Amino acid sequence: MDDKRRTFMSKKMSYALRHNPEKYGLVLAHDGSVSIGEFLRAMNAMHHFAPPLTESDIQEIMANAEKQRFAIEDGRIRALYGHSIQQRIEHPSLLPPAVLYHGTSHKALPSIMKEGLLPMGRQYVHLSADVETAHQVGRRRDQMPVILQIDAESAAEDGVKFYLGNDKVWLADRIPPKYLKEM
Ligand code: HQG
Repeated sequence: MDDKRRTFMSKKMSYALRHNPEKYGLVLAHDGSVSIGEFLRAMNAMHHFAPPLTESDIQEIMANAEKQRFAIEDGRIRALYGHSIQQRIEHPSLLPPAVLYHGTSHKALPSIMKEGLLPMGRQYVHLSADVETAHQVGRRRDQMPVILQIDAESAAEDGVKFYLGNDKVWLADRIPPKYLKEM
């Protein structure tokens, strides 16, 4: 599979697993997972991919991606983060590292410093484990993004819940402004 087809397929997979499973006739479990067989049938039925998408294609897409977006476990596939569907996806709540980061646009900064980090269109706030990752995330919205440092240790002590997405992405409920510092 070439790069272009991998990216195209990955976007379709994200759309189905994060944003619109109903459109594909898919029902996600509490952890956001669905059986791979069912997923492949639904994807191929909707898009008539030629050649059809297979499990080994998905393995190849995951192995070649620069971000770990999906997980396969016990014959089931799920998106690790990014969900916007109404059904709240459950992620295990974990103690975060002392410091996390968030890359965003200058435009959003005043509102963030006033309201805190909000999930906006998604179910959770997305945080980065390191500055480099935060920079990449922020670059989607601003050529010179703002990097916020999150005092995750204090926030967790005060009861803010954190969840693991992948090794670079952490999720959280709303983060009040007092835990945020512009770098
Ligand atoms: C901003 C991608 C105004 C927030 C990335 C962000 C990530 C506020 C935007 C993942 C705000 C939401 C998620 C407030 C937050 N006022 N703006 N109070 N609170 N915002 O896309 O974190 O490639 O939903 O700063 O790499 O940018 O798709 O979140 O700019 O890991 O796998 O509202 O998506 O991964 O934007 O990105 P998003 P995000 P994938």
